Amino acid sequence: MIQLPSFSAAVLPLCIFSLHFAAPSAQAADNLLPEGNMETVDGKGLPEGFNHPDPNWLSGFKAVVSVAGEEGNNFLRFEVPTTEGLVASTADLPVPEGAKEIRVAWKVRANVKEVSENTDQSGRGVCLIVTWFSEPEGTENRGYKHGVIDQTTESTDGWKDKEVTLPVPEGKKFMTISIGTKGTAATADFDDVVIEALQ
Ligand SMILES: [Ca+2]
Repeated sequence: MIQLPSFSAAVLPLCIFSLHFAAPSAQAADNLLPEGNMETVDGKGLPEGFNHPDPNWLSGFKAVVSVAGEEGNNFLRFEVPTTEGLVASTADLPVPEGAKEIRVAWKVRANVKEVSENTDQSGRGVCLIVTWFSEPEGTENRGYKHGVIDQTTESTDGWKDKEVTLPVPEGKKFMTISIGTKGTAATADFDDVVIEALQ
């Protein structure tokens, strides 16, 4: 048997040191979506900071978007029984002047029941979609990286931390972040969405 060096003795103090000094800087950075913790709700009882799907439109899919809570913590929940279409809440954000990259971090918990077998439907899953725009009302986004950035196609074992860093395409001043399900029947929970500009 090979005797491994003691993890706790050698590494743990280092971890504590790193966490101690990493946490304050992470909190100090500006979250472009301060409501991303899903704790503040609008007049419809859904998290502020997002555009949520119209309930009448959702009813066609028998889908429900709501705020759910556990142990004093709220999160955004998608209950989608069909593999057709995209059910997502979106946040429209200006890209800060001079930002080279955008970092997006979030928590997701997925109970995936079925993923569409339609191969024409790219980027299926419980997903994050990012679309870049030059103008706030613009629809021009061709030729630039956009679409499904992250997808979860299998159930997760509890909450999972996710993080991506995206280069800002030249000339793009606005972005839309979409979270939800695409071509996937699932219960999908999202929380702690943090969006930061990196200079
Ligand atoms: Ca929360």
